[in-house]
Amino acid sequence: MTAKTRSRAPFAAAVLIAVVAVAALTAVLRPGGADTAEPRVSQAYVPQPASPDVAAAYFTVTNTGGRPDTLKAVSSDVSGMTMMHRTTANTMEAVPSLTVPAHGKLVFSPGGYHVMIESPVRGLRQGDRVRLTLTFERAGRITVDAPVMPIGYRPGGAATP
Ligand SMILES: [Cu+2]
Repeated sequence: MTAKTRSRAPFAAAVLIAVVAVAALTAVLRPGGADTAEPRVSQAYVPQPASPDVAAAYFTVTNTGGRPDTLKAVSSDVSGMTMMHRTTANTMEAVPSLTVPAHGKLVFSPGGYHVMIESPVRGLRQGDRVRLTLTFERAGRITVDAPVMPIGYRPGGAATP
């Protein structure tokens, strides 16, 4: 019993050293390997639509990690036709994907990028919520509930949720 206990101690120490060594090696071999930060989606909202035919959604994606990610698609629970758009001088166009830079942000805001929600299945009024699912190349799917806000609402402005 005593002999066994004594013989196990060096073994346990060796295992511990091996584990620490592997962890250290992994960190060295994969720069940013310990970086498991996922993009964070905040300030999501849907201005109350003026027409029942179309709505827009806005949000901010923050990437605290050291590697960029790519937003590949956005879907919603109120329409099968939900797309990422870019507002240009006099029209708008679909965008297939958008990069969220390392230690950076991707902002959807009026006049810039927006999520276009065609023919929502229900009327959207203040107090409603629209569930948005963002699909990232690396982080996978992130779901966020976007409240319906008054027309003209801006995050951080006077009219807060
Ligand atoms: Cu649009």
